[in-house]
Amino acid sequence: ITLTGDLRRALAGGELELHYQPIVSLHRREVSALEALVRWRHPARGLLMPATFIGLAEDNGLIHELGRWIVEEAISSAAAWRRAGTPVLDRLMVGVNVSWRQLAQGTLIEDVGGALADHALDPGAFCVEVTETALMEEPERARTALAQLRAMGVHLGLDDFGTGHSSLSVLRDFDLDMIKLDRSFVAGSGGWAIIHAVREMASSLNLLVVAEGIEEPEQAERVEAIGCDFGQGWLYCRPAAADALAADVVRLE
Ligand code: G
Ligand code: G
Ligand code: MN
Ligand code: NA
Repeated sequence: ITLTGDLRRALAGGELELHYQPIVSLHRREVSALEALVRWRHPARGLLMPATFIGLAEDNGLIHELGRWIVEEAISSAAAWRRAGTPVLDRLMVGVNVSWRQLAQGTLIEDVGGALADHALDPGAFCVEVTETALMEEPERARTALAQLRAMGVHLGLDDFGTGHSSLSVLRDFDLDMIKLDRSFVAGSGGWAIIHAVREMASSLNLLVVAEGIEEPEQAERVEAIGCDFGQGWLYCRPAAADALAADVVRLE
């Protein structure tokens, strides 16, 4: 039995879920955004993490359908929180991760534009996260796709920054709003000097910096002292399903 047939069924049958992890403003000490992370509640195998099925979906082309579902779900949720006036959630930016295949092929731009219009969500309340590696797969197509998203007013983040092969040319060639420093810099010893240097560079390029993988209070203090704008990690909150999220973010405020 393969997961491929299962994934097709999962898409049709409502087995996919978005969990959300808060991104915290270090200056304002409040939650500013949420990163959506997809999970698959498999009837036999339990809750599957994206590492087990995103690569598969990229290989068999289901990534486009999966990506469309993720965009629609994130945008409709954000719009619903705003309409309902759900405390805290109603003012947060919501970001999704996209695969290089979504940037290079498929209907990402139409999917995002359509969902924003259908749910009347302010495009500035939506963010697309891409990895450096994704941008290097098909740089010209990626550049076009990101320019179209930006023209809509969608925010753009560079994910896992510092782990790809081309950090600096990406910063030069792509017009981004924020960089998300890979969690290995926060976790490893010797990462502080790099975080400091990235912070300096980001300031001159007008980019916001998110430090990922904050697990300890000392790490939060350190990245705040360095001047990172946002922190994200288990210290603040684990990724949580939408229904558990409201309590988590209210507790964080
Ligand atoms: O969620 P963790 O919770 O395990 O995520 C692991 C990896 O899967 C991360 O690198 C993340 O970028 C990727 N990922 C999570 N959610 C999505 C998604 O909705 N779409 C894509 N393309 N990748 C995702
Ligand atoms: O998109 P990206 O590759 O950045 O996905 C974030 C991944 O990091 C997800 O798998 C998420 O569950 C995980 N994550 C979030 N916060 C922490 C943390 O504080 N520590 C660790 N080890 N992983 C984290
Ligand atoms: Mn991410
Ligand atoms: Na990341």
